[in-house]
Amino acid sequence: MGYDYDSDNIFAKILRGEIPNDTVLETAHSLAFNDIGPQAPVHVLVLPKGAYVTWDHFAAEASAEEVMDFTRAIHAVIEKLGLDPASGGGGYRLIMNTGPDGGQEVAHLHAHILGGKDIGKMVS
Ligand code: D5M
Repeated sequence: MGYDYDSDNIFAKILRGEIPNDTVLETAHSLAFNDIGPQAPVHVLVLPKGAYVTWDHFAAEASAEEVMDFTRAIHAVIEKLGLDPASGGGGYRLIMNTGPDGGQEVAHLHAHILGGKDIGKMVS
């Protein structure tokens, strides 16, 4: 068990520049890009550049600088896209699918930001 990072995952390839992406925002330790199969009018993925499989891996082992950068990168995307209710936006949903039961397909930590319409109570 434990956190076993596979550097062949598709987001690792994006971070190495081997596969293109539609970048929304980049910081020192994080990258945000549009999801290839959007489930809402806004569907952005935010990932730390470090080799972390899941949120738990990141929360346990990332540096304070990485944690702050990732947190602020998510917030910066939300502000950039005008989703923050405190700034007049309509709101959004923030999701981190984790492991098989959580429906995680890509084994590099990423947060989904979904919005741009009323997306209801749950995502199937
Ligand atoms: O979500 C994995 C997400 O990653 C899913 O919504 C599709 C998206 N995806 C897969 N490949 C790409 C590329 N190449 N660009 C952009 N988005 C991509 P999960 O939470 O792991 O189920």
